[in-house]
Amino acid sequence: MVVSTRVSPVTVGLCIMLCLMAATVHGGEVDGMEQGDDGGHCPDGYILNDESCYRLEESSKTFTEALDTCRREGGQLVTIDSSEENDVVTELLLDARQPSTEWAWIGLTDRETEGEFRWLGSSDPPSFTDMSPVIGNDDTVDCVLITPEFGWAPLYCDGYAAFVCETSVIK
Ligand SMILES: [Ca+2]
Ligand SMILES: [Ca+2]
Repeated sequence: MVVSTRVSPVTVGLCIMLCLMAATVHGGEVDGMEQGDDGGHCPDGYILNDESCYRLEESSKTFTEALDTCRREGGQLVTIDSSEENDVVTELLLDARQPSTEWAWIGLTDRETEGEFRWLGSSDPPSFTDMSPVIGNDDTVDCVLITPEFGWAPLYCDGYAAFVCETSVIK
């Protein structure tokens, strides 16, 4: 899909919603536990990278529903603090190769103060960002999706999308 800079955020947002509605929900395949070098491991269904565990949930939920799901699994919507971690999460979406996983919630919002994006549970500005220069932000779109195609983009928090959970390695 080629998107010129003339495409409005509304058009892109509409496209996202249509794509999500058209997406078929697939059950996630559960991989075996991954062992870390130090003997740490991840919960079932999570992949290990560095000191964290990640899981892409392919079924679509609102931002709040997604966060609740991650918390029930002992984690949080993913926080991305470096380009390396951004690559890990992007690869998860690309590997899934599902229409529903072209976009996924991450734990970033500007719900508190418009234009000031913060990771959930943090009051500090992000140390790393991949916010799309193409997709606009206003006070109707406060929750952030990661997209392999455009980087990060805010959407309506009650929109539906896949999402990525992050948990600590189990020692
Ligand atoms: Ca992280
Ligand atoms: Ca906003």
